[in-house]
Amino acid sequence: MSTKSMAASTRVSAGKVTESELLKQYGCGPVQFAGTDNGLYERHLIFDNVTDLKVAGAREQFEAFARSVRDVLSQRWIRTEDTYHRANPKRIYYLSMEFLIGRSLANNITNLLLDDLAKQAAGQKHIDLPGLLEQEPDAGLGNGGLGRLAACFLDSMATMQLPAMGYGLRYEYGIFKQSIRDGWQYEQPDNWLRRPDPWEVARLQDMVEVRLNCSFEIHGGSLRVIAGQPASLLGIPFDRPVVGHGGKTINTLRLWVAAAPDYFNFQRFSSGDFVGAFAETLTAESLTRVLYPDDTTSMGQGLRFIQEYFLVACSLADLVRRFQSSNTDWNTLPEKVAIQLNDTHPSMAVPELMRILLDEAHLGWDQAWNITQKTLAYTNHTLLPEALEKWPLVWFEKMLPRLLEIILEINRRLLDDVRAQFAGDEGRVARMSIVEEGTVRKIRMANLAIVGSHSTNGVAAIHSGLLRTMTVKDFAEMFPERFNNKTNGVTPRRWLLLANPMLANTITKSIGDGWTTDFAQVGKLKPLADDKGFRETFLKAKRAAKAQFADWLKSTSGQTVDPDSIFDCQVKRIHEYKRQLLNALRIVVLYNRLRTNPGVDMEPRTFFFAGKAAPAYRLAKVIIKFINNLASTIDGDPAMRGRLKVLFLPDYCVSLAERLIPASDVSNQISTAGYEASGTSNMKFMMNGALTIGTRDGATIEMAEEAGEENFFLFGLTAQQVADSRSWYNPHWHYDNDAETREALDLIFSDHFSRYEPGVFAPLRDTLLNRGDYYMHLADLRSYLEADQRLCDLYADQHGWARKAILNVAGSGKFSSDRTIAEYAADIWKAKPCPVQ
Ligand code: 26V
Repeated sequence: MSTKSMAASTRVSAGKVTESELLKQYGCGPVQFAGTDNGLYERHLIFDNVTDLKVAGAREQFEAFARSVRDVLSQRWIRTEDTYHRANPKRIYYLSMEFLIGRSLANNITNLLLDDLAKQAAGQKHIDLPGLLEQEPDAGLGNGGLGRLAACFLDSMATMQLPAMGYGLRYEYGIFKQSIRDGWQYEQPDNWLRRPDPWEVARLQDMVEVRLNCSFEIHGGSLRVIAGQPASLLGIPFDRPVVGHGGKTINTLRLWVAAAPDYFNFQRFSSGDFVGAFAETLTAESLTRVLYPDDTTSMGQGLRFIQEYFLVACSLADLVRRFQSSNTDWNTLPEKVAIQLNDTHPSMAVPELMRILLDEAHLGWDQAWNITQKTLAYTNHTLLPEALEKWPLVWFEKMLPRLLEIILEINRRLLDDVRAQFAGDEGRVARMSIVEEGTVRKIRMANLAIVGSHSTNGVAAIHSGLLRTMTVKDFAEMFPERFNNKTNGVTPRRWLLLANPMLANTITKSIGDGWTTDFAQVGKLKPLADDKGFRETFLKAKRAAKAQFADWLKSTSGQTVDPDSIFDCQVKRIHEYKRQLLNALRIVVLYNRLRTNPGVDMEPRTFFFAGKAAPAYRLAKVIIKFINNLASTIDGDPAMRGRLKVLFLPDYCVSLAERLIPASDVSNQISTAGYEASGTSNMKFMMNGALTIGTRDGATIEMAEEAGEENFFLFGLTAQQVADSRSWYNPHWHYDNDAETREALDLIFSDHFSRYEPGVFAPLRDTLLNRGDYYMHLADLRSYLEADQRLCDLYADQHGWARKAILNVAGSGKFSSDRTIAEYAADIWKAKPCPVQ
């Protein structure tokens, strides 16, 4: 060590020199430390990344910029938790296996009201801000609607100053990246955390221990569960800030990572087994490595089962510890804690909370049960039978034996009550039992969640109705007071203010900016639908958004689309019930019309599809292939140029949605009625001024009610008609009696779209004709085409179109997640805002 630096270190420990003096002494130059935005950014580049300002790359710039924004919110974040700790309000815990949050930087800047400052700073520092924002990977910690809803809810809860926290898993690999080759979907791992994430904070001091009656081993490259061999796992929390709009409240999203208790096994290490010493660490850490990418079939994966328990065990241990730090009486738990279960995935919270209350707090059964039920609430997100979770009873027996004991006792008492209330009705007893009998006995997680909580809600009026009257009818008859509806919503901050600045400005100029936190105010736009000047401004904003999207598409993929054509979109997970295939059939019919009658009058149209198929969902992958082949066939036909274009945009994610939705004219919400619980993209399109062509399903029904059915393009069978016609429905009838339907199908089956791959679309024939067309595509095709015609005719009259589009935006006020959260808070959680001082 040189004398100079020795002197410096001596002086530092003596506390005689200030930080900035010291740094000046070492030649740090013009960096400012006064906490100005200017200084923060350079400081992060130099001291976190050890980078010369002049050569910093875009990724380093992003990290430094994001860290500067985090600096701005840090103290507010601390103060938020401090306020909650002092005020000891009732806290809300949202437990979810998925949080599809996407990118955070632009969202946090907007919610902190720092947009102007950020732009100014970027200008001064010669930073390409849009390019810098592109450096942030999407946090794809979810499959689709359920995960994105959780993210919108976090935004609303923070904005509404509710003392809330999200609990989830910190998957190292989020939803896979999708690429398309020869029309087929390929999956690549999404290693989104490869580079340091500027938002997360590891909280090692809040680590928890989870005990399991199983261990893990790596076998043939994949993780295997060895039952009956007790082991502990550590849960390490990583916190992410959730910035409320206005920056007053900064809540926390706490994501757990699994780790082995000892960093490595010293005994094995010193006995020469270097590899084996690390094996336990490696295997334990594999538990939270990947998000399950299948959103329908719980494929019976033991690892997913342990993931769910791990989330529950870590989160309950954490929130119970927090409760105990300010409270002493267990009976007050329901007055201080509300736990919302996002689907059945975290429903092991029922027996786990019972276990804590019985075995750790030593309460009696009745008291523990009363507290558990009052604390927990459950949201159902799907009626699809294949998505209702059931876990083999033996898995509980082998891996979580104490939980099984508790579940069986819950069930024994439940069935006693059922028999007491419905004597002699053994059919009902069998249906309501938490245990499904059979060759493989299974635990029905939905039954467990309903029995163990005080509230069960669906996510749109029709869905809650079907849940009550069909899916879990017996439970609704026995516990009618538990069932309620909470129609979904989305955050207008991310989905309008941030995603569509042109429309947002148009709205703010005419009604003020109150709509950003009181979205019902968009209702004030209603009279403006009849204002010619406003319609023109509105059309201009839409045209600008379309042009911007077209430019982006051109620069990133080389593809050209015409912003003056109708942008018609269907973006969501690829599923038979969502009927991307119905949309494709519509396009084949339009294509046939143009081929047989080139003179036909038709607005130029661009059809956008995007969405991922579960890797094991064969037919969904064939549907993607079909859409891509349809696109390339149409592209290859000169007669279609300028008239019809189809695009399948690869790798649908939150960021892509933020670009595409503002640019859309038409939103397709065309699920078989009765199958889409709510839908949430439907709401995003609506608030961005797209018109909806859709079936009477999910929240689309309520959207049409709000905007007026005359401003919607509804078509097709109702849920009731679908149910009533199941027994006699025959797709062949439509094939035989509707010429355009037949011609479209014949063209597909003739390999017109698969000239070099004959027969690839045989599975489509199987599902649509040979296997009875379960989702009734052919039944709805004719009315879809009629609605499409009406829609196209209207587009020719731009002012008539704008009028309806404005009435849609004006009618979208109900679909803010703020409204949804206000209902959860009032009806289910009984929780109030806790403003930060
Ligand atoms: C199920 C499974 C099964 C095991 C593997 C992983 C996994 C992941 C997710 C699911 C359930 C998916 C249910 C879902 O996403 N439902 C959607 O929820 C949205 C928000 O409420 C709603 O708008 C959609 O209509 C509904 O399909």
